[in-house]
Amino acid sequence: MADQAFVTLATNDNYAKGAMVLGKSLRNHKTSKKLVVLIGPHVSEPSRAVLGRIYDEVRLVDVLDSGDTAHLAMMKRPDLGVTFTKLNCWTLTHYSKCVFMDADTLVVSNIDELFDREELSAAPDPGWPDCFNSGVFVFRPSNETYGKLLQHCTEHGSFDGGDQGVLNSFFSDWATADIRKHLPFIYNMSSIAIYTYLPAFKQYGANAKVVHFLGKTKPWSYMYDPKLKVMRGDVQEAATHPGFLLEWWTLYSSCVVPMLHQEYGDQPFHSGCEDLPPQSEHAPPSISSAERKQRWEQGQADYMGIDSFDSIEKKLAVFLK
Ligand SMILES: *[C@@H]1O[C@H](CO)[C@@H](O)[C@H](O)[C@H]1NC(C)=O
Ligand SMILES: *[C@@H]1O[C@H](CO)[C@@H](O)[C@H](O)[C@H]1NC(C)=O
Ligand SMILES: [Mn+2]
Repeated sequence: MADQAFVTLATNDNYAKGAMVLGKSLRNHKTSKKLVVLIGPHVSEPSRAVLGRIYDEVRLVDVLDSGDTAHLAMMKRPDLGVTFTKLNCWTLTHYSKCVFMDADTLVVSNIDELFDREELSAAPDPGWPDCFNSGVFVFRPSNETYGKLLQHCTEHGSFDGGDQGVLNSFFSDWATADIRKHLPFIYNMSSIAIYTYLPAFKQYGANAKVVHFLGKTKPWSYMYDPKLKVMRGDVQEAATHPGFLLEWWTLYSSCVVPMLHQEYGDQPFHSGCEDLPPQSEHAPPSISSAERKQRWEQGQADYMGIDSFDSIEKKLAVFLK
């Protein structure tokens, strides 16, 4: 389907890494759609080159430079800079239908069936389920809709300061008009769900199609040792989604980093992949076993460290002998 596309947005080199992994994950799951990435002016040349190898189209969106209605809107609402950049996806009128995905998502199965849905389809936001979350949504590019969205923005602003507020007040009948526009949670399985509703995760978790890395620590904020295949960083946060984070890093280190090396050449860059000193030298301060039990019961198992499967297996072996 040449006139349908997945679209994402990268405003800097970090989000560009996310976009590279997302693009690779869509290709690995054999999407038949085109891939488009919108980039802001701060994305470096080597990152643009790598994006160009993964995506069919890399489109620079510089709202400040555009001199059109978007620029005028931006002059009135400078606070909504990134929002205006994202709304630009409605100008991709050489496609008849698109699915927008945040750069901090990872596809774990083919999701081309999303194109059977209509504008505006999205998943509920767990924080306020009568609002949709703007991390994954189906839309129809249209100059007319784009113009109306810009006008809406300038007149009403955004109730949350970002694109989610604008889109929810613009597509305000989403919650009630048509249940087919409600995407199931498997298109936005946040790893946090594993702990907040464990029985549901056991029942439905294996059907996950898209994982959304929420929260302030993004996959690219960690460090990774490709030889040992382990991650380092804020272990407490990492423990909330160990398996999917490792999947992100495996894809990034095996497919994306080699391309980044080629494009950066001799210039140094931060890949996040390093041969790290053995874990023992960096072991987190040990905690008492009562404290450990309490954390475990609160769902904060240290899967990367003391509660890793290896440790559990060793412990079992000791008991069994
Ligand atoms: C996905 O779910 C998380 C919380 O579980 C939520 O914060 C996020 O906004 C949702 N995103 C989408 C695309 O539905
Ligand atoms: C939308 O506007 C752009 C830029 O003005 C133009 O190139 C494009 O052909 C328009 N698309 C449609 C479907 O009118
Ligand atoms: Mn996100």
